[in-house]
Amino acid sequence: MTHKHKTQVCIIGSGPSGLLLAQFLAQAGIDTIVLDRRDRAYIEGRIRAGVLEQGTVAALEDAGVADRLYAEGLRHDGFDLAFDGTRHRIDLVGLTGKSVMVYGQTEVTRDLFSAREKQGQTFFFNVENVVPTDLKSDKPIVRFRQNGEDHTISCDYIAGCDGFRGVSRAAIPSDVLKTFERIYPFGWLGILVEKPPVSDELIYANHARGFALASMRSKTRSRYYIQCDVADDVALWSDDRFWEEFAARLGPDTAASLQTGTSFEKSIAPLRSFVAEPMRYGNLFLAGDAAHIVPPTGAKGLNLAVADIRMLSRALITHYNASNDIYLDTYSETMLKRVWKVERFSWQLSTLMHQFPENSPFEKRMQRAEFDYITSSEAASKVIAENYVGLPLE
Ligand code: FAS
Ligand code: PHB
Repeated sequence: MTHKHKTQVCIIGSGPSGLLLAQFLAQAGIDTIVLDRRDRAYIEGRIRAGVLEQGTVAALEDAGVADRLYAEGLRHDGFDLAFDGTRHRIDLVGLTGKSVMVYGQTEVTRDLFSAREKQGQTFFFNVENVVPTDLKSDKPIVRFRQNGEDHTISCDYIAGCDGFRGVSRAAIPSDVLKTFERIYPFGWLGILVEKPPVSDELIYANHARGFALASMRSKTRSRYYIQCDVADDVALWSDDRFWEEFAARLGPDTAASLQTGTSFEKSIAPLRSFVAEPMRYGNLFLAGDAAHIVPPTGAKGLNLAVADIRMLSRALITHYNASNDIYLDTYSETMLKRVWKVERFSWQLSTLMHQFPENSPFEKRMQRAEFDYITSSEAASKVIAENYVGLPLE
């Protein structure tokens, strides 16, 4: 027996992209069904992004899920770039008039999940064998299994919000899909520790031993990263070894304020730049990590996903509520213009701030020259600042 369902938009994936899309569509009275291969507890438990652009904050406010963000988030008016211990503050507000908000993706996801209970939307968790089909028809179908039973969803549109390793992108025929990728020769080893942050603002540090990032989740909880070998084993990184390496890369002046302690989360994430074109095939639309990945250096992954959802929700709402497909028809082209600009910034900042094994002494001098140029030129600092706070939506 196959359970048959019908909806207007089937959303595959309930990470930030899928949850925010479901929220915007519910507000507009558009029916959705959301599928995820995991459950809420697993999804909320993933430690990921930490910095929200003002555009993301505005989107979450429009979605009606920003109360806790405003109550608990930390507004940051700048951040530091450091090179071998020398620090230079990028004055975001002074250079752009904008700030960013430090508020973990875990919290954003929690806020979105809480909102969905009020919206009474249909969610299927722990699903398997999700297959989007009939993408070119006006009634695409999503098949899946749950608890050993077969289900089909007939819908008008499918939103592929299922992340980098999802099934949506793979449903686009290989003679149509073009992908672009840059895999970085290192990873990020990240920890969470219940200790006050070493600095009030974030510090991105390039040191001869490697990159380090001092971030936070609150005034009592720090989120720290160090560049590590992509094949590194997190089990070989004791807290003591991490603290010694992190302090060395921050430099003695900054490390003097470092409060160390026992980490309660420790993991290694690989870094890649990735773009899939097009972001639409028939009535399948890709959004978020399903369509693109950026190295976390620029704090763009979550923010770019939100920008996709802003545009995709506007497109679907205009279709249903104004019988106008202008934004559906231009979604892929419009978003890819933004995606590539964000990819450029994330790649450029990663190239500036990390030690690349293949870099010759010349490239190392180029990194230092770029840092010296940024610290001595308001124009160069402004380029960093306007990308970090988020480029305007088209
Ligand atoms: P997500 O990957 O968050 O969500 C996709 C969802 O789809 C998941 O819940 C998954 O279970 C589900 N799914 C997958 N396949 C499915 C299938 N076949 N059927 C049903 N459901 C399926 N960004 C930053 O800005 N800063 C950071 O520091 C940062 N750190 C990161 C660290 C890691 C380890 C990773 C992987 C990403 C990081 N990111 C960071 C980027 C991250 O925040 C993403 O941009 C963000 O999660 C994108 O959200 P979604 O597009 O919803 O994708
Ligand atoms: C984080 O706090 O997890 C974070 C902040 C800024 C980044 C990347 C990660 O660029």
